[in-house]
Amino acid sequence: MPPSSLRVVYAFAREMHPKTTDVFIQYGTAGFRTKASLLEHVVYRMGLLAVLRSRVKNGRTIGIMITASHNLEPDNGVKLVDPDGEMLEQSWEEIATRLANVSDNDLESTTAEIIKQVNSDMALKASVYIGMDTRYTSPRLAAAAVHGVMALKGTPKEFGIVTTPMLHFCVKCRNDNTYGTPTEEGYYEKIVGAFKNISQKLPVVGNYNTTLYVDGANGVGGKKLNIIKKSLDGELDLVLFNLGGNGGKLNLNCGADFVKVSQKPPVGIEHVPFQRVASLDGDGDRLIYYYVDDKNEIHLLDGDQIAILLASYITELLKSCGAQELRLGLVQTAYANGASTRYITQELKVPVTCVKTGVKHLHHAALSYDIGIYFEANGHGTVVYSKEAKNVVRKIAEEGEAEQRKAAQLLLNFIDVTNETVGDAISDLFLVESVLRARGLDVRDWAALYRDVPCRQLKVTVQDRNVISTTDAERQCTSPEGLQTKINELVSKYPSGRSFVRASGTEDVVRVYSEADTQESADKLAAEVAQAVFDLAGGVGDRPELPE
Ligand code: 16G
Ligand code: MG
Repeated sequence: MPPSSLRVVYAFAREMHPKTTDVFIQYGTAGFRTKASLLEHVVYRMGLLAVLRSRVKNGRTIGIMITASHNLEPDNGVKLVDPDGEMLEQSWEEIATRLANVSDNDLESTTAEIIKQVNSDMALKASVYIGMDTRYTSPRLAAAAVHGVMALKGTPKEFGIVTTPMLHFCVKCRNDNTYGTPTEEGYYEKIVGAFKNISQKLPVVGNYNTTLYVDGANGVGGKKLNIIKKSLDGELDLVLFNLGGNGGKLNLNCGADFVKVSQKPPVGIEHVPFQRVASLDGDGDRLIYYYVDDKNEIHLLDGDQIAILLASYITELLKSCGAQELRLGLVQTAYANGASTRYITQELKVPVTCVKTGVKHLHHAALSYDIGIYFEANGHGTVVYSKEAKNVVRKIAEEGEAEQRKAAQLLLNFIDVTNETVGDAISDLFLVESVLRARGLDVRDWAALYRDVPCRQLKVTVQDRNVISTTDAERQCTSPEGLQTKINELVSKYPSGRSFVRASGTEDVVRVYSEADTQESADKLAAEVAQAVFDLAGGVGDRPELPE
């Protein structure tokens, strides 16, 4: 493509997706995310960037997902998906930020500079898959992405409304056809098909009950489960609520993030005590289970508990297969409840790595194990299996002793239920249900595996959240001066106390996390640390208070 044809980059921008704001925007942990009204030019430019990225990757397909996940309806966002279905390579985040912020007048020349910088061969074909969540602002933004792709002569393919993990899956399949078929149907075929295979091998035993209630957060995940529901042949009876419609608003008082952070059940259903409920987030990449007891108290089974359930079952299958030489490990963040880390290392004897918040960090660390399980406490996570691990299990499934073969075949189905590209609420839900069914567990049996230490999360608004720097996977804070010393002093007053602070990557706030032996102490410790952040890191607005 000769440089003169970059003129169209400017033409599209000026005529259709002009930059109408000077607010600086940054590619953060989950792409660009802000008020939908500030995003159109950004998404158009990400269409341009996706084409350059595809060419740098020799014409392999790149994904663009329009979503703001668990944020409320007025927000939206955009993120790029790399060829293997993983998050955009970190070194490109800066390039994305630069392209998003230049003026329309400088767009053409900046695009030319970036083409040179990344060495993108404009003669190559380029392919971009585009998906969006259910927000009413999403179609318009998806159209802007399509224009960006067209402006640089790439080939866009629109998937319409899909969950974020479905788009990741399709991108991966398009670039590696051994993984599956790159369509929504291909996703159902592989993931739901494998779940049905598992179910047929495992009779319902013990306390397991095939009825599962699901809070769809009024987003895309619930809608897709409504499609899947009909094909489950009674292996799982899904009772779905918060499916959108009936005035229910996206993520408002419902969904995985609401349940996790507020530690309250979602609206939208009368809770029957001890019913097993799963809560998805708005774009279907997070999953939290919970139940309400007979005193109307909620019991959460979050990403930590999901990770433990999966780790213990995979460990058992590996043992039955005789494949214990495969190294299984778990990846968590500082938000993992201390009790979960103790249970994993001491009871399950599985090694744990702690990394910084953000899927890309967890995913990356998980790849260093033969079988790596990663979960954030907020319910985002999955399992990744190395080629070697898959080969070993396949071989046992064909050549092992009868009992070993049986376990290996179950494990192969389990691998197929997994969306290895990224955390996926739907895939994770089927993984969890498989384990509960295999073990004959009810939600209470699962919750009884270990007890969480009480914890609390708070946020503090400060002038500039970048004054907070951290080290040791965000568990220690290195600036502003004196803050860590103060935190240590506060923590030392509480039995089993632990607390850390970090700047949010998605909101203009500093997050505070605390744990202690009682809920009251955890709440108090969080409030005290929040005060310290307010005082030492330039708090603005009201002083932080305890949540009700
Ligand atoms: C994003 C991240 C998630 C992380 C969260 C933290 C991805 C795809 N998502 O949603 O992993 O837990 O940000 O948000 O990386 P925070 O920085 O605002 O606490
Ligand atoms: Mg999400």
